Amino acid sequence: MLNRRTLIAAAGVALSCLAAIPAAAQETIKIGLILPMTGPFASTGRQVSAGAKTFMAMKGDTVAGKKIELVIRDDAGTADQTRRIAQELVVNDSAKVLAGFGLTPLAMAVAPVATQAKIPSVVMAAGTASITKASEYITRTSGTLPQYSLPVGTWAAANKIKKVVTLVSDYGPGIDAEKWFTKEFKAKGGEIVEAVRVPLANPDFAPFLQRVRDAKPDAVFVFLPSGAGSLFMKQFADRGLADAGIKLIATGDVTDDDILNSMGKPAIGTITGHFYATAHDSPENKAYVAAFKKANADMRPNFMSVGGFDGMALIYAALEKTKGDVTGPAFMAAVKGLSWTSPRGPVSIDPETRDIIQNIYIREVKDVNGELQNVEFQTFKDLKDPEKADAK
Ligand code: VNL
Repeated sequence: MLNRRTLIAAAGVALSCLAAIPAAAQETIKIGLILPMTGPFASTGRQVSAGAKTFMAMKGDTVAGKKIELVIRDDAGTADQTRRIAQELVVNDSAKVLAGFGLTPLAMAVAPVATQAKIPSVVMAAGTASITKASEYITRTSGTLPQYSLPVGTWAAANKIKKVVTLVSDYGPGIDAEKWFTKEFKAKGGEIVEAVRVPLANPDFAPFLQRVRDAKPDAVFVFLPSGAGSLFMKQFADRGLADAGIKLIATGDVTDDDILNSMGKPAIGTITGHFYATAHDSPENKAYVAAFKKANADMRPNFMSVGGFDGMALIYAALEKTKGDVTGPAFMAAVKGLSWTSPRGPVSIDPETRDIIQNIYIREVKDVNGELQNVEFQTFKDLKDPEKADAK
């Protein structure tokens, strides 16, 4: 029989249940990870998401008393999809942080959403310098093409290379790479004999490589987005450029560790500049590579995966600093000046630009015990993005 006491008790139980629901829901912070999981840049999506998951496998899924949930969405590498998914994640899924962004146009498409909704957005892959200027809610754990290209110019000028042809993908990061390699190489006495730009979509490098060959440079400096290096390397060999004595120098995007080992002999001797090599010798990287391979036995972690791993490291460190406050202004204030030891080496977030400050390594492709590796031999320490440093 229902008496007054049981009714009150029942109401009490109902109330505490009700109260428990929003409290529990508040404890989960959703991170919307938007990546090209299909299409021509699917390797980037695979690597970034594997790196982010490896971070959570190593460090757990709670920070500052909050549970972290990754929601991975595929934009197939199309900017209008990236923007639509970003809006859906914020409005329908209550995602509090957005992250990923495989290519520059995809990151740029999210900037207005980040600004309007005051949603912290972590660029884990794209590399055009201007991205972090598009919204004060954008920060980055990959790096910038000016950062990787300038040191290759320094190295080339110091190593008996006098004449260079540049060959880059004709969009943001390629234009940045061309500009900063050229600026540095010329300042150190080098000469650019030709600047070649190739289309981003479905490139056939053969006619462009013929132009490079005809210009008879000492070296060709190349930027292509991650994934495009295999076809380039094959055509470089087929067209006889190496036999003609033309040295290949590039950003590390071309000798990306995801595909490097399958490139074979033509890749050996290539000199590149970048922030991460699977072969980087440090305890942090050994632990990272082992944890990554445990979950992805068929993959080698490349620089994209480390952008994903460090994106999560940044999110966790910022939440620790704000004691779990994920609202835009508090989160972004916490991001500025963060520093940690990444698998790539020491990194920090520039408080003025929200871009990453990191070492850039000059590497040579070598056969190490039957596997091709980017072997680091020179370090440019704690580089800021030169594009923004220059603008000041
Ligand atoms: C970008 C830069 C994309 C470097 C990449 O691979 C890369 C970009 C997809 O900013 O679009 O390796």
